[in-house]
Amino acid sequence: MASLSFTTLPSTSSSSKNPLFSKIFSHVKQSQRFQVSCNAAANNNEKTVKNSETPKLILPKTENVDRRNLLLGLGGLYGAANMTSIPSAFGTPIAAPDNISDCVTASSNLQNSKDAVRGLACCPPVLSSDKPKDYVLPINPVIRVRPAAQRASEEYIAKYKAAIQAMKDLPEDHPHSWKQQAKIHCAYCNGGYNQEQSGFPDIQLQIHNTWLFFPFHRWYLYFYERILGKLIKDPTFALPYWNWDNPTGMVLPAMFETDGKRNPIFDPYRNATHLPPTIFEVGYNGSDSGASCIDQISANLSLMYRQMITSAPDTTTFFGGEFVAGDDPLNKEFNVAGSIEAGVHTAAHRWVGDPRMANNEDMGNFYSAGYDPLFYVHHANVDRMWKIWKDLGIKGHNEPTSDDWLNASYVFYDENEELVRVYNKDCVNIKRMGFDYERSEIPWLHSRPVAHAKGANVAAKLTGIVKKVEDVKLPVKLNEIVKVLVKRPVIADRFEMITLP
Ligand SMILES: [Cu+2]
Repeated sequence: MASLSFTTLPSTSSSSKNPLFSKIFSHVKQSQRFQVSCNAAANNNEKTVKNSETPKLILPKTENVDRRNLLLGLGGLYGAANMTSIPSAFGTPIAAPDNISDCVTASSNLQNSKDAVRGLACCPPVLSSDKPKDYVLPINPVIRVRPAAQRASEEYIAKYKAAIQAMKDLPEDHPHSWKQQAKIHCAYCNGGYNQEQSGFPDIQLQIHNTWLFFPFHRWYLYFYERILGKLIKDPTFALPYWNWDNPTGMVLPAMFETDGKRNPIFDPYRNATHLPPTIFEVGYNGSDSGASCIDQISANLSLMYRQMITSAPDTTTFFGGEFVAGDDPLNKEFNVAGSIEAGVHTAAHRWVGDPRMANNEDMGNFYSAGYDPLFYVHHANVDRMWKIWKDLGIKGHNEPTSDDWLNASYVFYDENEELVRVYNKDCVNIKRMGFDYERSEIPWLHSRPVAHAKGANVAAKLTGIVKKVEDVKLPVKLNEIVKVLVKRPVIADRFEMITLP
């Protein structure tokens, strides 16, 4: 069995002498401290690794894919666009209903609802008829530091597993139970709620493919983490994050694999061909790239750079399209995902989801994703991307500032089983919320794809005998140098905003 090992080397290491390193990081600045090795590349029996002389740039597939197919099951939603939607000029922030008892069985975003093994009854338990209270952030909270999953200690992993087990041990109808927590995602993403709170009871609420994506998931994880901490009586407990943007984290974190014992964070509904040492594909679109370990890492880093920098220069490209009360998620006009949501976020969902399942359960579908503990760990890194994007300090890297975004709100049960309403404006500062991320190197910052300068037309610069491809007579005698101009394949240079048809 091939093994895949990653090594962190000091900046003074002899990386240039190591052919593997120089292959991976030929495009990376010498000053970069972080490096990896793909031992698996030496093993010819390893299916996912092929011999390769030069790293190839793997095309960013996800970005050219029809959004309907990104998460299996989306197609059903968009079959009949509802053209009765109200223009967003009304400008009222989206708000989840006060009356959670108005929640209905999930009906959207599923092609194979009859085979939905996790069930579509996603509404939360109603504990009282009281309206949700506006949530007040704790003052001077203890900072919970979310560790990178691949570096988590044995002690931490045991604690995390104990917390998930405690969640699974709760009665199913308890708002903190594993199932109820999973159902939150289903209710908010598969048509459980409507916009009655904002005056549009006939229009669904949806938090994907809009600027609500980042803040909704930040709040979702916030309470999930606090609930886990409370269950194990550890007020400092923090979720791990799946560090897929760093080569050391580009495989499914080992703690999630089956260990022969009862592992509460193992999920049987995962793609069995994507377990370690298979490298995660940031551009995964449903079929494996077949790239070598080295090439895949290189492609992943370039894509991360693209999704975080090149394709996300401003608020809309990063956060996604505006979505306010009256906007109908069934209307393609209001479905514009930001670069990370449409890119690595969706790729990881699809890469982990089980292709044997009718709806790619668990991770490959909105309605079931929350049943896999990996969902929250994946989303912790998605959330970390928000923080990194902001912290880069690049002009244009700002959260939305309009009232429609700041005052958009959702309803959750907090760790004390209180129904609370939370607002986007209160989730902008994570330190204020009481959590942070353990630092991890960000090698993609040095992985800017090399672009050809305009005017650097090879044909114009080449001298000597250059033939057009149609003028070349095969077979060519190899007693002279033959230069041939070939047509360059079309490569999208920038991330295209993906809109639903
Ligand atoms: Cu997600």
